[in-house]
Amino acid sequence: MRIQILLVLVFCSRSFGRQVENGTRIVKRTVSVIEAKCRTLKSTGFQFYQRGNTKLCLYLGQDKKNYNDAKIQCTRLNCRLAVINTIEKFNMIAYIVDVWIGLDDIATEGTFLWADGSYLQQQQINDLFYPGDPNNCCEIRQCCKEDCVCHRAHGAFDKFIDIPCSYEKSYLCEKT
Ligand SMILES: [Ca+2]
Ligand SMILES: [Ca+2]
Repeated sequence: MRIQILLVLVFCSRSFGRQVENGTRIVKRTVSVIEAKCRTLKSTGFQFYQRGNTKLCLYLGQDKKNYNDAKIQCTRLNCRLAVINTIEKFNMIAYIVDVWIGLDDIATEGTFLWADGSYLQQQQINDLFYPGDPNNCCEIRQCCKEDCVCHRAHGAFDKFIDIPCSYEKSYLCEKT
């Protein structure tokens, strides 16, 4: 009889994806595809980040490279420069500063494209950029062609800015 009850419980828990233990329903934690993929890459330096429903699998390249070389290095790692296009994602990487992210206007001045091919939106500029950036200018009165975006600490203003692509920075790759 005990065995029969046990078998019924096991069957129910498998059918509905939950376990019954001491009368308490325990919801099983499902591992998403990106999390599972990221865990397998942990030994190569990737780390899984999650806050609510926002999930990221990131690799922080500590060796400093210009934007193009950073992009190439991410491609070598079978990923791309990170697309940090929401406040939620930004908050998750807020402490990782002085790094390239996947956003530039190299192809057409003033038209920024994320590494996933999407366009930078005005709301993203408002939410994610240092006030006044992207401005294509190094100094207020001197413009020097800034086409690549990095996350840089600006004291209290810890946001994205556009800077010359030739600068050497650490970089953030993203596995999708
Ligand atoms: Ca520019
Ligand atoms: Ca700028």
